[in-house]
Amino acid sequence: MFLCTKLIFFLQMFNLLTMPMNGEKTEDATEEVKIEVLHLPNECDPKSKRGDLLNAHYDGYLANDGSKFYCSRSEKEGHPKWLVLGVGQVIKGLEIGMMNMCPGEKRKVTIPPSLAYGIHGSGKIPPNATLIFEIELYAVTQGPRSVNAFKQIDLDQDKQLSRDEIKHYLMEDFKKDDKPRDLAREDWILEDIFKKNDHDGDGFISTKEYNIYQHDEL
Ligand SMILES: *[C@@H]1O[C@H](CO)[C@@H](O)[C@H](O)[C@H]1NC(C)=O
Ligand SMILES: [Ca+2]
Ligand SMILES: [Ca+2]
Repeated sequence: MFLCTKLIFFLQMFNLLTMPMNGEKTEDATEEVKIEVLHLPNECDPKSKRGDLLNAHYDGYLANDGSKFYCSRSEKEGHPKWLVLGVGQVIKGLEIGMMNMCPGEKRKVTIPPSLAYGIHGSGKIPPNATLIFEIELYAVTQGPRSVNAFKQIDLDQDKQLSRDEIKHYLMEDFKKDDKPRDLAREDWILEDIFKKNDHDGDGFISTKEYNIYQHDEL
């Protein structure tokens, strides 16, 4: 579990994961997400914000008949999900519904179709479906695209990431996992990182290209 989480964390640093629950893009801003707090812990720190890495369980129901279409507890041996908030990893309505949430908090979130799967639906979700999620948030931690993550990779501290720096970071990371190295795979990951992040093609990933959240100063 730990190793698996670590690798996922790394891949998320560079947007390499496919997004499993991408909702439909929509222009309809008239509909809103309804948030009911079911349990609020006495202590609320830190509150979730864009870019944070969250650990949570959530069950999804169709509002019209109450049937359950998704249950994170029945996946991956019941381990809670890790997700980065505000990067399109989950449907828009969930992103909104999980903002400013405390570790230990439970919410019931009602999401209109325009902020879920829209007029077409997807898989088990019928067209124009309003969704209800029951969310239990366990942990709010620093997200992958944080200043600290950037600084950790940027060995010479020139505020840009070179191929060598990322390669070094990748190597260290795989070493910790105690797995045999797979050079071809490492090269492929490195190429993919640059393809997706080095927008101006200068061979470095700048802080801007890395897209640090929260406008933290380096
Ligand atoms: C879904 O909603 C849209 C817009 O309100 C409507 O045009 C469409 O017919 C609906 N689809 C179904 C299957 O109800
Ligand atoms: Ca550097
Ligand atoms: Ca660049």
